[in-house]
Amino acid sequence: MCTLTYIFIYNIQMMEVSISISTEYIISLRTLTCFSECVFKGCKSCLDGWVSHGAKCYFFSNDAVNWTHSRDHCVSMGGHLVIINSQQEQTFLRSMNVNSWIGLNDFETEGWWLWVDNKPLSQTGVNFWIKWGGGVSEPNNSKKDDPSGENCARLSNPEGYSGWVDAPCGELHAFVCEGLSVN
Ligand SMILES: [Ca+2]
Ligand SMILES: [Ca+2]
Repeated sequence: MCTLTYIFIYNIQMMEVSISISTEYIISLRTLTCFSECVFKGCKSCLDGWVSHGAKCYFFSNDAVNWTHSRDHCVSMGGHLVIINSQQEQTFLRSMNVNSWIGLNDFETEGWWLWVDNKPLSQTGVNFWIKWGGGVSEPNNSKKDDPSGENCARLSNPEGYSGWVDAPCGELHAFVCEGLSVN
């Protein structure tokens, strides 16, 4: 059903504008179409082992690995480390109560946080760095455990708090991958 609708939309676009449509645009059309179908029909749209939420699928690892390994593992499964774009997505991840790596790092330029799709965090519109109170907040690039600082971000849910912290990229943590739903 989803694939048929996508072809229909694709053909209309081709007739109306008579230009080639980028693969990225086709994927986004397909995602939108699948999303509306899932909302109204409750379709199952994720591979086994992945959790459906909205139009996306999420993989919560059991293994703890360093940040680079987690990034590569998500890509090897056809997804990417999770990119958090909204309060709703953060709330969903909070509900899973994990301390997992997310797809955010500042290891190229200190303080300039980039998602794994190379988009800067400053353009996301939201962020969920933990504010500890007393003017202390994350990210703090602490060099206590690693002299190179803290250049990778993970979810954190200590007592009374929930959000993101920066941590040494070589630490071992579980991770969350994000991928498109499949039908
Ligand atoms: Ca840093
Ligand atoms: Ca930190």
